[in-house]
Amino acid sequence: MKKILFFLLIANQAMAQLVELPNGNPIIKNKFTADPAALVYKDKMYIYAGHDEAPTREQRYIMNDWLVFSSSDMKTWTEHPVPLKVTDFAWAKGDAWASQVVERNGKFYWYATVEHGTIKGKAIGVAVADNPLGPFKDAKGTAIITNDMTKGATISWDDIDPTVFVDDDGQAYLFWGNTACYYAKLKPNMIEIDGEIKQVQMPTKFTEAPWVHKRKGIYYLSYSIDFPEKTVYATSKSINGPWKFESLICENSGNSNTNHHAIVDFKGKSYFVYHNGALSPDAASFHRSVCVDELKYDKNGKIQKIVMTSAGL
Ligand code: FUB
Repeated sequence: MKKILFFLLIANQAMAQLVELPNGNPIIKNKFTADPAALVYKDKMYIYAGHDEAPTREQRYIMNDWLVFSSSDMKTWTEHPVPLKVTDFAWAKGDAWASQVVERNGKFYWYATVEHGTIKGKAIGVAVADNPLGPFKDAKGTAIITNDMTKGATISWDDIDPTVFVDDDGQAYLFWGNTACYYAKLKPNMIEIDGEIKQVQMPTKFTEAPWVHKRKGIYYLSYSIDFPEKTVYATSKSINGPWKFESLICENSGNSNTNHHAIVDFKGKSYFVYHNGALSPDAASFHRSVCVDELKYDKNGKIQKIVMTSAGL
């Protein structure tokens, strides 16, 4: 009986944190959110986001945990209890930067940027859960990528912004980077890289935020360029490149230096999930907000330019 009461108490506490969020952009209005990644699982879209917590007017990132929101219709969003925090990676010391969750064989793997506690620079951790809402636990007990494993850029923050793409043959790839864009195969266990880390020969300068998806046999690599950032994309017939530059997808919002995005299909439409500074009157680069607009392809598979809207979907 005691066990049942304890379970009901915990379930009740978790439910109490669910918040239904109103329509329109930004889709999350009750807190500052950034670096969205999207996952479609069963009949829902999940958005995993960073959480900007800097005090008013403070011009720096303060990010300690990640958040998750779900929707069945892309209009009404439900906020769920905090699924992952920097402190869940015992070897990390801060900076819950960009991340992505993917599903593989019924498990959910969360690749996340953090500041490493003992190896200088940013690193990538991987957490795992049995369902998209968590709770997520560190899957390895160590980082999957650390700054000393890559030499494409001399900065300490080139190992950020992981994105994972699982190809039709089941092979998973981890892409990540800042200034230099890297990629590596993942082993079937999803928590170790398989073979060497390669550097993507980018067709333009590269800032950060890679996202890989595939449509009708063509690989699309979208990413942030310049600073303040814009989103652009390249295509290839192979995951190993060469990558051909295509065009701009989305301009900078004008009030946020960064413009991290995800591209995902859901219930017959494609979406561009991104952040801007729409909710913040000041320090908008550090008080960002996640938005969603529809993404369209022309008949030749080219992505049409996105114009950010406040109406949303
Ligand atoms: O949110 C911290 C960092 O800013 C992310 O890792 C980058 O993509 C940029 O949005």
